[in-house]
This record gives sequence, structure tokens and C-alpha cells, in this order.
Amino acid sequence: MAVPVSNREVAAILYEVADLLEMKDVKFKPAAYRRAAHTIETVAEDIGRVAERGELEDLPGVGTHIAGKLKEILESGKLGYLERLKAEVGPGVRELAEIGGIGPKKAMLLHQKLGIGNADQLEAAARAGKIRALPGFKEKSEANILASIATHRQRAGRSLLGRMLPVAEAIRARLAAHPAVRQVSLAGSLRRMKETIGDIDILASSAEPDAVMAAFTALPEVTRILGRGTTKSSVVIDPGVQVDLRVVEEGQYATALQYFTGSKDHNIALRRRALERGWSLSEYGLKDEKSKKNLAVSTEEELYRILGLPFIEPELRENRGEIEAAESGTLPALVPYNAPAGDLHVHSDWSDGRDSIRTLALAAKERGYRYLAICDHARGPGIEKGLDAGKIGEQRAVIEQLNRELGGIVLLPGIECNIGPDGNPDLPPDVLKDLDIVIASVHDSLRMKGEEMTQRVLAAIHHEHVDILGHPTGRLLLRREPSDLDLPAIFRAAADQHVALEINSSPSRLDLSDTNCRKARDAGAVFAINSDAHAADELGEIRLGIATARRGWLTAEDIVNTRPAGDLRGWFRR
Ligand code: DGT
Ligand code: CA
Ligand code: CA
Ligand code: ZN
Repeated sequence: MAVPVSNREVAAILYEVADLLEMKDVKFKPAAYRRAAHTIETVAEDIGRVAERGELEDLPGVGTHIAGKLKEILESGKLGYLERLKAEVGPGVRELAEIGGIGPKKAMLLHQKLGIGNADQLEAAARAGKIRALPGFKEKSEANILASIATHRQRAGRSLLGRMLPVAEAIRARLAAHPAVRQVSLAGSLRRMKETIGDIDILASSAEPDAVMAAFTALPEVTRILGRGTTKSSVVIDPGVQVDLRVVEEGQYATALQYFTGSKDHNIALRRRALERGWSLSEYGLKDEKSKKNLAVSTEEELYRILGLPFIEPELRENRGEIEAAESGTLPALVPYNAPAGDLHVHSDWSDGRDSIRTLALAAKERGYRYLAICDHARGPGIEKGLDAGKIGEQRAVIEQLNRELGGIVLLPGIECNIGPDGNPDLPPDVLKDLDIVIASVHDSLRMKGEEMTQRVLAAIHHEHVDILGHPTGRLLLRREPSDLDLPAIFRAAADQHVALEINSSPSRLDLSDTNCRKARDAGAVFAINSDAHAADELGEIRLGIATARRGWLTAEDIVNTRPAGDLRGWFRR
């Protein structure tokens, strides 16, 4: 073979052909190309080898016609047919087809009749009232198109998990209460608790899918209906996010839930495993290739068991080694959502928080916490509301009074101090030494050069009174890149100095990230999962940090604040 091409690259070319054929309104062929692409991304063996043996046509879904195309791709790395289709359809038309309510056929029509080749041109034509004259369009269509373009542009970005999870849970709960719904679950990246999500995926089972779809599209938060069918409907809801609902029969629910939870890469690897055992796994079920019969699978656990694996938690399903770990019995016992015994980073109305220490303490107790560290900001550059040494003393007296008064919860006096440009916390050692928890965080000059920035944070880690490194990289999801840091050096130093790395649960931080958690753990580091709540009703955001830890393969033993208060003090005293 002249050019090395991976199975995935070959499949991607076939998928692209299918999309373009669909835009040209060609029947049947798109499905044939997708079927073949599906096979190729699934087979374990390099497709080039199969071709060398002359066995391409033995693959399911590959006939003489597609086998010919495959040979061309394997020989040249390209497909002339695809290039011709691309030229015919024109660049930009594919983008048009993705705009809600347009679709492949209308995109092609707009292109042929009005020369529209991108979203900007479509917007101009709709504003100028040029589209209503086309067959199949009305005056009203132009307003819909303008709304769709706005959503399309917004959707190009992603949304924060922490913002969308409550919205999605409310929709799920509403569907769960519907009499025609048997089972209903969140799926997709949301169920995997990925830090940002592209859209909200929900899966339900029902014997009356039409009634469920009617209820779904009539939900009060729905602003636009992108499509309504018996098995799948898509809508846009108020914060400008797309929600996909799929409805299947009860018998298909378990396999469909596994499929629509993803990730795509996890599914591909799992499908390959099924194939090796003579099964074909898809959203429709687990089929025995010999008897062509679907197996009854009633839970995800059962599906994994049939494939010879223990259950793999959704947070792990990213094809980052979880299937291999499951196979060898080395999956980590992920930190449970109810594991934290306390929260080590909350802000009260003494600094920039909204609630009193008492209110926070009562809310923490309500959550079943044994302790809560009050870590208001220290005064620093740009932090006028921060506490100075005098205020810290006053606050301590209040905390001690509350500890005498309240039972069942212990308040720990703490501080979130700022790491100065030289790496020193901006409070003197004799103030820090009396506090139970000292979090050190970078809050200014986040864009220092890598070497300086790393030295700065390393100095803070080596400071004798620092217990926790707060939001270690300073990133803000969708808004600010992490600081330039030598993270392996930071992780090693934190492990060595018994400084816990924070997993800050604030929806726009989730800092450390899932993959960094895993690397830090491998370096021997220990973590504190904190809410960084600025109000009592934000304590619950800790679940986002726990999700991040789980996605980073962490166990309860890796997290300091799963331990009793006594052990905690001992560990930090080092
Ligand atoms: P997102 O929405 O970008 O945050 O990511 P996901 O993972 O939610 O992806 P989405 O919404 O496109 O699809 C939901 C799930 O459906 C995905 O996680 C796995 C499954 N899925 C979708 N397309 C494919 C595909 O082409 N192949 C396979 N194997 N699975 C797919
Ligand atoms: Ca999704
Ligand atoms: Ca989706
Ligand atoms: Zn902070």
C-alpha cells in the first residue's frame, strides 16, 4: 500500500461521502456508505491488511462498488469521488445544512437559486426578503432562519456542565412524571459529566413514543422545535442549548442508553470487543452474528457483563484505558458522590460571600458534613473585601463562639491567601500558623512566563504553612487558558510537601481538570475537592468537582476531605 491510512481516516472519508450524497438528495447510497464506514471503524485489523488479502468484500456492508473506493483510498490516501462531490456541492453549503430547519435539500436549493454559500450570506438574504420566493419557503421562514442562525452561532461554542446539569435534570424529572414514560435518563457528555457539553441528550423508553414527543416539544422551556419524529426529536431551550430526546422500546433501553452515553471512542472500542466475540453491538441492541438474533439485555451492567467486563462508570467512558483496566480487574473504586466529610473552601460575608458563617455552617450540617473550613480571601491586589490580620483575629473569635454553640459540625478557621509574584503568601507566618487551613491561590499576574510562573507556584508549595494549592492552573472554562506551568514539577512538589491540590468545583473552573487529576495522582499527589462556594446554596456544586475527580480515576483515598477532621489535621501538620 502506497500511503498509510488508519481505519478511522478511511471511515471519515466514507462518512463525508454519505453526507454530501445526502445533500444532493441521492437515495439509499448515503446509508450504504455509512454502513461501510461503521464496519471499518469497528474492525480490529488494519483495513490495509484486509485489502492485501483481497478480503474487503467479506466485510459486512462492503460490496464491489465500495471495495473499489476503498482500494483507491488505500493506494492514494484520497478519493476522487469525494473531491468531485465536494466541488459539486460547494464549500459552505455543508455549514448551511447544519443550520436548524434547513437540512441538506434546502441548503442545496438556496445555493443553486440564490448563490448562498455560507451563514452570513443566508442571513443577508433572509433580511432582504429574498428567500420567501423560493419553493417551499414562506415569509415566516425568513424569521425562522434568522433565529436558527443565531442558535447555530451560539451552538458552535459549548456550554458549562454546571450550568446545564440543573436545566437537564428539570427536563428529565418532568418527563419521568409523564404517564407514558417508562424509563428516562440523561445521556451523552452530560451523563459522562464532561466539563463542557455540546448539547443535552436524553433517552426514554415508552410504548407510546408519540405522546412522549408531544409532551417533550410542549415543555415550557422550549423556544424552538428543530425536528419532531417518533424516535428522535430536537428542540432549543431557553439558554440557547439544543436538547435531543430519543425514545425507544423498553427492550432496547439498556443498549440504547449505553450507546447514547458514549463517548463515541468508548463505543467504538466496545463494539470491536463485541465483534471479536461474534456479536454486533449498536444502538439497536446486541446481535448474535450467527443466529442474527438480538439478545435480551435489560441493564447496562448486564451488557458489560456479557462482554466479559465489570460495569464501567459513565465518567470513565472516554477510551482512556478503562476497557483494558476493566478487563484486567484494575478499574479504580471511584470516589463516591457522597464521600466528602466536609468542604475546605467557602467564602462568607466577611469577604465576598453572600451568607453569614452561621448560615453556611447550618447548610453544611444539613448536607451531613462533619466540618467546614471558612476560607475567606486575604486582602490583596484587587481584593479590597479581603481580610487583614486584624479581621482574621475577629473572625476567629466568631468561629470559636459558633463552634461552642452549634453541635454536629466543626468550623475550621482558614484563609485563601494570594500567592505574590515572588511566591510568598501575602500574610505573615505568625498569622498563617494559627489557622487550621491555609489555601494559597494565584489571583493576579496569571500570564507570567512559564519558568517564572512555575517557580512562583513551587515557592508557595514549599511554604511551611500552605496546606492546599487553590485552583492550580487558573483556567476559566470557555474564557481563560490555564497559566503556563510545568505541571509535572508542581505535582511532584505537591506530593513531596504534603500540599493538597485543589479540585475547585466552581462551574467555570473545574481546576484541576480530569486529565490533570489523573497525572497528579500518578505523581503521588493528594487532592481536596472544594466547592469554593460564595453562598450556602452553592455548596452543592461540589458534585461537579467530585465528577471531575471520578473522570480523573480518583478514589476516596486520594481525597483529603473524605477523612475525619482529626486525620485531616494530622495529615496537613506533616
Ligand atoms: P457533546 O454533545 O459534543 O458534548 O458530546 P456527546 O458525547 O454527547 O456526543 P453527541 O451528542 O454527538 O452524541 C451522543 C452520543 O451518541 C455519543 O456520546 C455517542 C453516540 N454517538 C453519536 N454519534 C456516534 C457515532 O457516529 N458513532 C458511535 N459509535 N457513537 C455515536
Ligand atoms: Ca451531547
Ligand atoms: Ca446530541
Ligand atoms: Zn480563589
